[in-house]
Amino acid sequence: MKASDILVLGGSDAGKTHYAGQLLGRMRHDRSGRLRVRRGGVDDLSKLEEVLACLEEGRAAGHTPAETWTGIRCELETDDGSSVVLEWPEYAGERLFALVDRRLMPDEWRESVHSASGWMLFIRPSRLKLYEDLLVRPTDVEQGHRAASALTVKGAGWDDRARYVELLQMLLFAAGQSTYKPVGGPRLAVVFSCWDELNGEQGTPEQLLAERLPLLHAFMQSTWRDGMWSVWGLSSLGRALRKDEPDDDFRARGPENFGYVLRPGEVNEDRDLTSPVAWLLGV
Ligand SMILES: Nc1nc2c(ncn2[C@@H]2O[C@H](COP(=O)(O)OP(=O)(O)OP(=O)(O)O)[C@@H](O)[C@H]2O)c(=O)[nH]1
Ligand SMILES: [Mg+2]
Repeated sequence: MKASDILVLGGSDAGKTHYAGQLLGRMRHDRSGRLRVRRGGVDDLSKLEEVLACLEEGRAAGHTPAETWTGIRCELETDDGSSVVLEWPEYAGERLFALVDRRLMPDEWRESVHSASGWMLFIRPSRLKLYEDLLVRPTDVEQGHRAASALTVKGAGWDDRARYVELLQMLLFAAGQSTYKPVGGPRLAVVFSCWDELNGEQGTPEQLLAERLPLLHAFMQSTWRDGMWSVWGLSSLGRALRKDEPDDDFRARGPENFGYVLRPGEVNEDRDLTSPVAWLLGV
C-alpha cells in the first residue's frame, strides 16, 4: 500500500478546512468519485467530523486556531481497487506566510515538504492582495491629476503576485529540489477556491492565473515539468454560508449535493470534489 502526503498550502480564509470537510463527506458517501474512504481503514478524522457536522446543519465552520497542527490520516480506495493512505495537514493559514515573512522554516514544515508527493496551493481570488504598479500607474502621470489615495500603497508586506513565487521558491529549496532542470515531482496543483464568488467572466482556471498572477504562472511553467502542474477552480460549498445563521436549503439537501470543481482547461462545473487530490496522487 502506498502512503502519500499532500502538502496543503494556503493562507487564512483560503477555504482549506471546508474543502477537507467536504472531501471527507464525498469520499465516505459518494461511491462514484475517483477516491473513496476504505471501510475499516486506519483513520483519524475527528477534526473533520466537526466541520462536516457544521455543514450538515447548514452552517460554516470556524477559523482553525493558530496552535493547530494536525495530520489527518485516512485510508483510501481508488478506482482500480488499490489503496492509498492520505496524510492531510490541518493548520491555521497564518502559519504559511510566516515562512515568507520570517524566512525560517520550522521542522514541522520541513518534514511535510520532504515527504509530500503533491503540493496543493489554495488561492482565494476574491482576497488577492495586489498593489498598483507602474503598469497601472505610469510615471508620466502628473500627481495632481490623480486622487491622492490612489498614489499610496495601502498596508504593508508582500504583493501576492510575488509572495506565492517566493513561497514556492523557499519550499523547493527546502525540498532539496534544483530548479536547473524542470521539476518532476512533487506535483503542484494551484486551486482557486470560492470560485462561486467570481463573476463568471474569468474563463478557465489557468486563464485566471495568467491574468491575475502572471508572475506565478510564468514561474510554474518554467520551473515544473509539463504535466506535473495544473490549475483548478474549486467551490467546496457552492455558495457562502454563515456561522451563526443556518442555510435551510443547504441543510435540507445536504452538503453532499453542493460544491464543484473546474478541471484544468475547463469552464464547466464537475461535481467530483476528489479529482484534484486524485490528480496529485497520480491515481
Ligand atoms: N462562498 C464560499 N465561501 C466558502 C467556500 N469554502 C469556504 N468558504 C468560506 O471561506 C471562509 C474560510 O474558509 P476556511 O475553510 O475556514 O479557510 P481556511 O483556509 O481553513 O482558513 P484558516 O483556518 O484561517 O487557515 C469561511 O468563512 C467559509 O465559510 C466556498 O466554496 N464558497
Ligand atoms: Mg482552517
